Amino acid sequence: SGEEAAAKAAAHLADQDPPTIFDKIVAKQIPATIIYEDDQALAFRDISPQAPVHFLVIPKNRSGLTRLSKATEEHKALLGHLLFVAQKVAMAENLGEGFRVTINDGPNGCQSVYHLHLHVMGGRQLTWPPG
Ligand code: IU
Repeated sequence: SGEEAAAKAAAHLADQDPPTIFDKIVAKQIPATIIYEDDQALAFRDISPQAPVHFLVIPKNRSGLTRLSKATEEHKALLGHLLFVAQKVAMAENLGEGFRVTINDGPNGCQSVYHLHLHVMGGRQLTWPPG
């Protein structure tokens, strides 16, 4: 029935995390320099680059992945795909000499946007350890 469908939709919505700025980038409601896109993933340039090349790889559908530590067994294929896309785009960005992939998780990890994202940085000699 319509009532059942509405209840189901409401329950589904209640289980969702609030939309993030990255959902708006996926929906192309706010501009971003998108450099790669497929059915599951999007890569775009970081608005505040920390290296000559700095882009983010995100799942189009967070499906509960506000942060890496929320990952469950069901996310394994998606996580693998995001990592694969990270290197593929890194190569397309001429980062053959090396680059870094970072995922900030939670307050101690300095995460600021709660929509899982991989940072890919390169184009200069990076240092270790990070701050
Ligand atoms: P963090 O790992 O959650 O701290 O990284 C968020 C990144 O998203 C950070 O590097 C921002 O510069 C970047 N970013 C962006 O590229 N575009 C935006 O509209 C917003 C943040 I808000």
